Amino acid sequence: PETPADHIFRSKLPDIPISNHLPLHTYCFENLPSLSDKPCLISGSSGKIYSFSETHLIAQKTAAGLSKLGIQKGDAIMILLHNCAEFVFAFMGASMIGAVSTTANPFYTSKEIFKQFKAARAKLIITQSQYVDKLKDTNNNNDGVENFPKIGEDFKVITIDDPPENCLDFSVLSEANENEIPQVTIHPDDPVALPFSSGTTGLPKGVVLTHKSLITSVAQQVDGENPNLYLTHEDVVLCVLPLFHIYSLNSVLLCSLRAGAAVLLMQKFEIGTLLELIQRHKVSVAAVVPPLVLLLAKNPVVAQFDLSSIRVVLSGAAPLGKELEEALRGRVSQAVLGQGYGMTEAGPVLSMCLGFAKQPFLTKSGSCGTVVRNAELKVIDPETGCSLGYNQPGEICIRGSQIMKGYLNDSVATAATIDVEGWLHTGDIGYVDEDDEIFIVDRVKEIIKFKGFQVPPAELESLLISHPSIADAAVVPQKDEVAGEVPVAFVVRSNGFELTEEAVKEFIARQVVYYKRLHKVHFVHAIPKSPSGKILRKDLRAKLAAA
Ligand code: AYL
Repeated sequence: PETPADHIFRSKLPDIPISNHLPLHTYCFENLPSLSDKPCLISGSSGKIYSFSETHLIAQKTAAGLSKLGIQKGDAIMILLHNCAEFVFAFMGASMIGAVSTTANPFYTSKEIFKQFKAARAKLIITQSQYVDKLKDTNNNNDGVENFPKIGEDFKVITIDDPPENCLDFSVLSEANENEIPQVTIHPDDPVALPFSSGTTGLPKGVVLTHKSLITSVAQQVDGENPNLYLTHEDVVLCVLPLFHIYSLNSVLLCSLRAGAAVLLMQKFEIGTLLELIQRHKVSVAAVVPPLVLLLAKNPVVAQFDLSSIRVVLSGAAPLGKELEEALRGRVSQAVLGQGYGMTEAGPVLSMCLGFAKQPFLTKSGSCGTVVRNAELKVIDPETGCSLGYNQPGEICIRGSQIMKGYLNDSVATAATIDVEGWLHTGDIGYVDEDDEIFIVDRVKEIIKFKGFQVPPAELESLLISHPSIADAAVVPQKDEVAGEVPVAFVVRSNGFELTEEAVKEFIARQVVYYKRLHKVHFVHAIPKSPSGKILRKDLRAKLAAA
């Protein structure tokens, strides 16, 4: 029931019927009979290929194995893995028994993993043996901070390589009997994925994505007579971006499974290996982030490889400059270059380049695409909330079945993000031009994006003020040529305390994953705040820009 004055933007593609009453795994493997022997997963490191039927079977076995270990419908498991086939088996297997996967970066510190593990109430963690030490109460530094319970007793740990003491081998899952999957009834509104995101403000929160939300999002991209992102059985889709982030999980893995395209899994990024694999496996679709575009456009080694198989390059997760897009065009002139614009909470895709459609549209460089089909987008004046027309920048809002159900156990944060009319407020500032193309121009939310990764300022601020010599602190983004943005801190020292920039940087570096490290610390006498106590981030950002 929108106000009559609302100006709503829609896709140029017609709405389609979407099978979002199904469970996610049923939807993703719906075309299995016609795909059975086709390659589904290709391991970049070993060259091993899993066909669609093998992938489906191992996922079923994994489902039975999870259930045997006591995982039930509604339970959460944590997938703490780099890209690998086991990631896919675990995620799809969990879906099959109505369990929820919370995915996390294996490079996270013990503390970061524990926070997510605890908030998600995960019962089991799937990882690699080298990360098991992070899941132990060894860093008991008596700081009063709660830590992991005992492995094997209070939660289970499964490793995809040789299991350390008290851990189990992945084969307990992948070699279970697929006929022992419990009968579960899955409702479209049941959760299936629980990525963490800080959204427009505060600390990372669990984003509840349901079977219905993810199916809707995938269908908006790859379903219909004229799909927005046209993928075929012949395509080989590059999966170098981490599957623990929703961009790769959704637009690479789930979309490829649904469309019958092969996924080339790369465990870790290395430019030479990447180029070699693209050439060897004739990658046709590459999902990338702007820093990767920069490498592909500028690194001289690229010229030594044959990239002529690439027909689509999709960039997302952070702004891609026009100049950079043009520079990449010189390297892959045969390919369509375009962007997707997403936000974890939005399911995640809000818009996608229509140049990727089966019957493509002409699109402009610098645009983030057009709003996906079966969804509504509006642009509102951040002050008045009134909806704006073409070419007027404002906050982008999205509505549709793809958006999150809400934040896990946080109705206050949910209500602050999804309004009573069902609009999700992104905190991004952009406009829609006369050809229905979306351009993002700014951000009004706190989040800092380092190479597309989220750096939540509130997280770093709370760590900073826990330091005995720090009285107050604020963290804001600073523009960076390579990473896009880097976090920098403004710190107020407690009276009479000596504290160096190096000490502050080191204090943070010990507690966070590499991309959240502070690049600069400015000591100040006070943090500028509004009368209500909110940090005036704009003022601090302006200070940086002026320096
Ligand atoms: P999160 N241009 C500019 N900013 C972007 C873009 C883009 N193309 N894409 C994402 N962002 C920013 O939750 C924006 O501020 O999800 C947005 O609110 O880690 C924020 O990043 C969300 O960050 C796709 C394509 C998923 C992209 C994504 C993005 C998921 C990032 C699927 O096909």
